[in-house]
Amino acid sequence: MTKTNLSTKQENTWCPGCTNFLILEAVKKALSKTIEKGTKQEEIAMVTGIGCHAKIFDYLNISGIYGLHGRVLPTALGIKLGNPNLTVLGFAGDGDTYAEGMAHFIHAGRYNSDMTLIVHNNQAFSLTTGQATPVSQEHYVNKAEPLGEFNHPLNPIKLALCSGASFVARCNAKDIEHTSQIIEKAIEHNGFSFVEIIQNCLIFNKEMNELDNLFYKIENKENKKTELKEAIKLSDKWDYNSNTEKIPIGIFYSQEKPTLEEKWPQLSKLKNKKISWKDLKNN
Ligand SMILES: Cc1ncc(C[n+]2csc(CCOP(=O)(O)OP(=O)(O)O)c2C)c(N)n1
Ligand code: SF4
Ligand SMILES: [Mg+2]
Repeated sequence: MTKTNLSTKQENTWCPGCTNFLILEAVKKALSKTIEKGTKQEEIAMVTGIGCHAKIFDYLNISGIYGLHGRVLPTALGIKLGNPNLTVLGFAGDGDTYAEGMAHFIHAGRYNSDMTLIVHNNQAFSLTTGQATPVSQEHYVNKAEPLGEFNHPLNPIKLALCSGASFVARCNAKDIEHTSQIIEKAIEHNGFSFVEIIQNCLIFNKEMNELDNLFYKIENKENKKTELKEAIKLSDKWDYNSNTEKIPIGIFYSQEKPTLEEKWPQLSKLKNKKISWKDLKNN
C-alpha cells in the first residue's frame, strides 16, 4: 500500500499555501505507516466536522462520515460502537471542538474509547470568516467583535489532561515529519488520543502566525509512566494568548488504562472475536 492510494481526485479548494495541505500530508504519511503495519485501508474510518479543516474528508481516500459542526466525537463514537474493530479518526476544528463540541470533548476523555481526535487549531472560525473561538487570543479584532475579543483563551491540552484523556499531544503543522510520527503513535495508542495541531490561517487571525521560532520539542513521554501533574505543569507553559512565550510540542501524556470497548462487555466480546455486530449471530 502506498501513499498515493490515500489521495483522491477531488478539486482542492483550500487557499493556496494553507497549512491544511501540510496536515493532510502528515496524515497520509502516518496512515501509510499504519497500513504498512497491517491495518487494512477499509478498516479505517474517519469523521470530520464542518470548517476549512473538514474538507480533508474530500482529499483523503478513507471511508467515513462528513459530519456536523461540533459533532465529530459523538459520530466517531457511534462508528466505534457499531464496529469496535475499526480504527477511527476524527478531524475537527478549534471552533468545532472547543465551542459547540466542548461537552463531547470532555466526555471523550472520561470514556476513553479507542479513537484518535486531530484538532486543526488556527485560533479562528475560519470558514465563517474569522470569528474568535474559545482559543483565540484576547483583543483579537474580528468582524463579529470590532472592539476585540474580551475573554482569555482556554487551554485544551490542560483540559484534556484533566478530563482523563489517555494520550495528549500537540504538534506544529509546519513540521510534517514530527506531526506524522505523533499521529502514528496516537493511532497506535489503545484509548482516546487527542492530537492538537497548531496551524496558520493565511487569511484570519494572522497575528498568531508568527509562532515558528517559539516551538520546542519536549522529551518523548511514550512508554514511560508519565506523571499527570508533570504533564499539567508542562501544559501551562503556553496559554494560547501569547505570541512571544515558548510553546512545547510533542507527547505530553500517554498512559494505558481500560478503554470503553474493554469496559463494555458486549463490545469487548466483539473486539476479542474481531467481528462487528452483524457477524455476531454467526459466531
Ligand atoms: C451545527 C452548526 N453550527 C454552526 C455552523 C456554522 N459553521 C460552519 S463552519 C464554522 C466555523 C468552523 O471553524 P473551525 O471549527 O475552527 O474550523 P476552521 O474553518 O477554522 O478550519 C461554523 C461556525 C454549522 N455549519 N453547523
Ligand atoms: S481561510 Fe485559512 S484555514 Fe481556511 S483554507 Fe484559507 S488559509 Fe486555510
Ligand atoms: Mg479554526
